[in-house]
Amino acid sequence: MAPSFKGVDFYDLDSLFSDEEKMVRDTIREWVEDQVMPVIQEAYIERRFPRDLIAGMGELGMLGANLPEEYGCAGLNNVAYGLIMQELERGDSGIRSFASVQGALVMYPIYAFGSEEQRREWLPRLASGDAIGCFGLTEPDYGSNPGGMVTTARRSDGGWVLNGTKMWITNGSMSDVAIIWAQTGEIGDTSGIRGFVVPTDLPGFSARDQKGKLSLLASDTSELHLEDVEIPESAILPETSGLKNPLMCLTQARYGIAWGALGAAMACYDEALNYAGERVMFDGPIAGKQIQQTRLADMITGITQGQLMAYRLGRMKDDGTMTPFQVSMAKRTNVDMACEVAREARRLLGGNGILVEYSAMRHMANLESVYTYEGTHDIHGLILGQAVTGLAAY
Ligand code: TGC
Ligand code: FAD
Repeated sequence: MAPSFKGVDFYDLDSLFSDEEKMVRDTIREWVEDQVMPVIQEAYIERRFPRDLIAGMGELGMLGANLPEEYGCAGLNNVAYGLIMQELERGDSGIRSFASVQGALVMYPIYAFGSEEQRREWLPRLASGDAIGCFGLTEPDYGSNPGGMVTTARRSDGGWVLNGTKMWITNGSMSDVAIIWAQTGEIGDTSGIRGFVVPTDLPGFSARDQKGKLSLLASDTSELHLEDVEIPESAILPETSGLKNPLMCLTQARYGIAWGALGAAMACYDEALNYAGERVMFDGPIAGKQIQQTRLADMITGITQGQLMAYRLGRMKDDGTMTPFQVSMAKRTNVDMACEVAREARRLLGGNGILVEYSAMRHMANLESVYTYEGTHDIHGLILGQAVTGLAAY
C-alpha cells in the first residue's frame, strides 16, 4: 500500500529542530488547541479580539519571545519565535497579529532604540500582557510610502507636541501605549522621522475602531488621532534617526509573518485532507478523486517549500546574516502560498467551506489583510526587484 502522509511535515523538518524548539512549538500548539479554538469562531462572528487570551500569552512567554530574559521576556532563538507565530496563526491571523505587533513592533523598538529607563518601564509589562501596545506608522495618505508621513512632532517647552492621524492600527483601541512615528523636520525629509513612546491616556490622544472590515474580524484595527498631544522629552526613542528605524521594526514583524502564514496554511490543509477522507460523493471519498488529490498535492508542496524557506531564514536570523530582502521574499511568497491554500481548501469543502464551523474561509479572509499589511505583495516584489537589479521602481 502507498504511504499515507498525515501531518504537515513532508520533508521531515522535525529532525532539524532542536528539542527546545519542538517543545516550544508543541506547547503553543496545545495552548492554541485548548484556548483559541474553542473561542475563535464566536469572536470572529462577533467581530472582537478575544482579550481573555492575553494573560495566557504572557504567561507562556509568547510576547516578545526573542527578546532577553532580563526584561521579562523568554529569550528564545528566532526559530522558536517563528514556530510560536506559526502556531498562533494556525489558530487565527488576528491572534498572531496581536502577538506580532506587541513583540516585533512595540517591544522591539523599545528594546532596540529605547533608553534603559524606557526598557525597564515598559518591557516587563508588555511581556506579561499587563500592558498592550500598538505601532502607528501608516497614515491615510501614506501606506506603502511611509516616508511621506505628515504626522508631526514639534518641540515645546521641555518636550514635544504631536499632531496627526494614523490609520489601520492593530491593537489601536485597546492599547496602553503607542509607538508613534512622526516627522520632526521638513515633510518629505525621511531623516527627520523619529519614534515616540506615547501613553494612550494623554489629553488629545484618541482611537476609533475601524468599521466595516470583512477580514481579520477577531482583531482590533483602529484609527489614531493625535491633537496637540504633549509628551516629555523622555518619550522620544533616543536611538531613532530616520525612516530606517521603523523599517527595521517591519523586518522583525515580516519575519514572524513568514512563519505565521505557514500556520494558517497548515490548518487549511489539515482540514481539507480530513474532510476529503470523510466526505463521500458518487461512489467513494472525494480524497480518492484525482482532482482533489492534485489540489492536496499542490497545497502540501507549497507548504513544504514555505517551511524550508522559513527554517533557513530563521537559522540565518540567529546567525546574524539574514537580510531584509530575504525577509521580503519569505513574507511575499509564504503569504501568497497561504492565500492559495486557504482558497483551495475552501473550495474542496464545497458548501460547508463557507461556514464558520470550518476554518478555511476565516483564514482565507484573514490572509487578504496579511497579503496587504507589512508591505503589500506588490511592494515586496519591488523590494526584490531593487535587490536584483539595483534600480528602485517604487
Ligand atoms: P529607502 O530609501 O529604501 O530606505 C530608507 C532606509 O531604510 C533602510 N531600509 C531598511 N532597513 C531595515 N529593514 C528594512 N526592511 C529596510 N528597508 C529599507 C534603507 O537601507 C535606508 O537606509 P539608509 O541607511 O540608506 O538610510 O526608503 P523608501 O522611502 O524608498 O521606502 C522603501 C519601501 C517602499 C520599501 C518602504 O517604504 C516600505 O517597506 N514600504 C511598505 C510600508 C509597510 O510595510 N508598512 C507596514 C506598516 S505596519 C503594519 O502593517 C503592521 S500589520 C500588523 C501585523 O504585523 O500583524
Ligand atoms: P496603498 O499604499 O495605497 O496601495 C494601494 C495599491 O497600490 C496596492 O495594491 C499596492 O500594492 C499598490 N502600490 C502602492 N505603491 C505602488 C507602486 N509604487 N507601484 C505599484 N503598485 C503600488 N499599519 C501600521 O502602521 N500599524 C499597524 O498596526 C497596521 N495594521 C494593519 C492591519 C490591517 C488589518 C491592515 C489592512 C493594515 C494595517 N496597517 C498597519 C497598514 C498597512 O501596512 C497598509 O495597509 C499597507 O502598508 C498598504 O498601504 P495602503 O493600504 O495605504 O495601500
